Amino acid sequence: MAEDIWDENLYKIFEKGFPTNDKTFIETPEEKIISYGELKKTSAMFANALTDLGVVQGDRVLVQANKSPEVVFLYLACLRAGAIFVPLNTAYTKSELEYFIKDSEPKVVVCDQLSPLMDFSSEIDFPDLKILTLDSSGNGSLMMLVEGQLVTFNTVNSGGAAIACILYTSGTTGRPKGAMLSHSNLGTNAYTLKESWGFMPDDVLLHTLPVFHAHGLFVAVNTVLANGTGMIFLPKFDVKEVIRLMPKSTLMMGVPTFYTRLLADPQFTTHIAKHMRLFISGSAPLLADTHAEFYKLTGHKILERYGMTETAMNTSNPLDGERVPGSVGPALPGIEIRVVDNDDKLLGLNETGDIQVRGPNVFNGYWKKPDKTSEEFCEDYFFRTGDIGYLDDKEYLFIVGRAKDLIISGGYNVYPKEIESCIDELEGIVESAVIGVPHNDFGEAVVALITCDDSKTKVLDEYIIRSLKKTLASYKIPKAVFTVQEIPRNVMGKVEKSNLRELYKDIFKV
Ligand code: MCA
Ligand code: AMP
Repeated sequence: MAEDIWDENLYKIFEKGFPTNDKTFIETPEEKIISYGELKKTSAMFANALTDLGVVQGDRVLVQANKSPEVVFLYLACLRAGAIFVPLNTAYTKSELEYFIKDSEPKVVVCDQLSPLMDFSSEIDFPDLKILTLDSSGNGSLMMLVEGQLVTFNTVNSGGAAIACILYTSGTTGRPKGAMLSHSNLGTNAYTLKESWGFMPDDVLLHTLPVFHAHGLFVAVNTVLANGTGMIFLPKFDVKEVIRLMPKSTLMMGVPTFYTRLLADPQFTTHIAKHMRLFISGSAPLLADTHAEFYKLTGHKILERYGMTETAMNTSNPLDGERVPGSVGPALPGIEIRVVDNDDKLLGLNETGDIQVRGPNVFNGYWKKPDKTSEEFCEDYFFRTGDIGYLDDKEYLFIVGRAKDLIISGGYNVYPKEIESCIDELEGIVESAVIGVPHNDFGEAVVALITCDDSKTKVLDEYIIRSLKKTLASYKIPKAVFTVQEIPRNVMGKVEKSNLRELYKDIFKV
């Protein structure tokens, strides 16, 4: 396809490939069907509502809402109106949210009635800010505004370079950064995945991921839209519901935890997966054992792929061809992967170093952070992923570690520095070190080691957990806290995290 076909509003590109109006876009677990015809009308109504709220091209719409079809319509409405969709994890607490609202300076905030974002209406000094509600059953003040709107909307000619979404991603240092993804970043990636994964006209995706991350929104929803096909849309991953609805589906995308939970359930049998065409995994490493066990039970080799918020998907094991357990596959078409040393010097095959990526999928930089952006890009526009790995003889990528101090728990990223800073502020704590250790369910679990003021007083784990819960999203809370005499450091004064990981690696073994 010619390059400039991406220089268009993403909704318009999707719309060209939509099937007939009667075809299913979303089926809910209660068997409510939302057709492509309704998608067009409802997204127009949402876009008209945004316009009524004064939203114009480039305005940010900040959304912290429980998963529902209405959130997808809001996303599509943002695309159509040229607004920037800024989704946030529903687990974020008030203190985490304050930063996001101040940094993104939204025109509109959409959240659940119970969201701490509601409190900001009186606290934040943006004269034009409007806060509307949307709950998981699709009700709220936003919906009152949507009802009665026209069912047509002239999708704006934003061009492919316009920013479609800002997704916040944390880092080893500093506050979270808003990765700006353009219409064309998302478009090229969705159509590449549709081709690479051989999407069929009658495919049905079992959608169980959250829609506030790249995985659930870009990899799953955008690829479905690019294919003009349907999805069974569950509010969350619930193993019993997944088993109930899998026989009606052909595809599933998930983090490794989804697959280990399925394997652990005796009701998940060969028969349940019989109708499935493809299982895809990503966001965190899939253990070779899980891959093998899944194959033994279902006859399916889970297809593992690799991506990032900043880049959407970079590599994928092939649909037809060898799917290698432990590898994330070769670069996707049109995307370049290279492995370099500390001086950005290219390394050869099978040599381990920093993974860098370049391609039309790679984001446009961090919102309001030009310095951070230039730090992360090489002069020739390769992006530094912060992941460590090598390309083998067949140019399959193997990720062997991370240069960034990052824990991935059940597919969610947790940066130890953020947890350590919160623990260190607590009374009675001298210092802390947070590590990730192997965990059967979450892949990695967050564990904190602490030293206390007075070695005779043991600071209670419950006190730490309770205090952290006030400020941090629940998935970041340590699953175990250990009081130690001393946090080991090397001669440079750096905490020896790899030794600690080794020391505590069996604590969750059953
Ligand atoms: C929930 N809990 C967790 C996690 N999720 N703890 C650690 N890690 C987690 N991931 C905790 C809650 O805080 C709570 O603790 C308890 O578990 C039960 O919460 P609940 O919500 O019921 O949990 P769940 O429904 O069982 O959720 C587990 C999950 C979920 C289904 C694995 O975390 C999930 O959907 N993960 C997918 C994340 C994802 O989409 N990542 C993509 C990022 P307490 O009881 O103490 O309060 S995008 C990305 O990474 C890139 C682009 C890529 O490559 O895809
Ligand atoms: P995020 O910042 O949430 O987008 O997370 C991106 C990070 O998740 C990557 O930089 C990798 O460290 C990790 N990741 C994503 N997919 C995989 C995978 N298949 N295997 C190993 N790590 C992965």
